[in-house]
Amino acid sequence: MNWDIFIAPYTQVVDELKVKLKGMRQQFEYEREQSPIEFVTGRVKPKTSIIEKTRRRGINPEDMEEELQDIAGVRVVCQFVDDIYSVVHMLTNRKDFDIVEEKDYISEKKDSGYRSYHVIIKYPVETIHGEKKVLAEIQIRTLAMNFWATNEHSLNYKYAGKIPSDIKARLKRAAEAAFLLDEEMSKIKHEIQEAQKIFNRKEEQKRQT
Ligand code: 0O2
Repeated sequence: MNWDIFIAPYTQVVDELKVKLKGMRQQFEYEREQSPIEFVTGRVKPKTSIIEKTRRRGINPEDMEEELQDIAGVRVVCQFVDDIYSVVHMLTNRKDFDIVEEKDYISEKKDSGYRSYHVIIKYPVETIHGEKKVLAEIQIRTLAMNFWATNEHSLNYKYAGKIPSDIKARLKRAAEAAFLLDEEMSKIKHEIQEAQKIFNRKEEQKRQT
């Protein structure tokens, strides 16, 4: 298999989705509306991780495209928990891709303590040989969930997936603390957004003078 040829459509999906999702954020800004999207990142899963996941899951290399849903991955980070559901709603209304599956790891967190909302899509990419539909995973999470997941991911890497039990327990407590932070911030969402609007207006005035 020529790896560059295999991976090219996934790179294109990630690039296109980043442009589209960042575009949504920009539109909120132009319309002076509070954006539910704080920032967007994306990556194509590295070759070594694809091979490792395929082996770990006992997937036939020919079934890789159907079985691995996250070769193309985009992450949408939000300020507040209800912003996540606004983003999901906007995604489900789009006509440029199909939703294949939704995984709500917020109402049902993973054993590790992981929280996030995953939307698996089938995205049509135009290639030089015509249209190709590829799977992609959009992870939507708050800043607090992202902080936790990034740290846990680093520890998983350090301990090759075998995090010592005392650290695991601490991570679970940290996940609950992050969720409590999200809940508390949600309660004062309007106060925060009003403050941010005042700040943005002042910044705009400064730019215009
Ligand atoms: P990376 O390095 O982010 O690409 P599986 O990985 O087999 O357990 P599955 O069925 O492929 O899971 O899908 P799932 O559960 O939706 O997870 C896919 C991705 O979600 C993961 O990809 C992570 O990015 C993220 N994720 C899921 N569970 C956890 C968790 O407990 N901690 C953290 N930090 N991230 C998680 P990869 O391939 O594991 O990793």
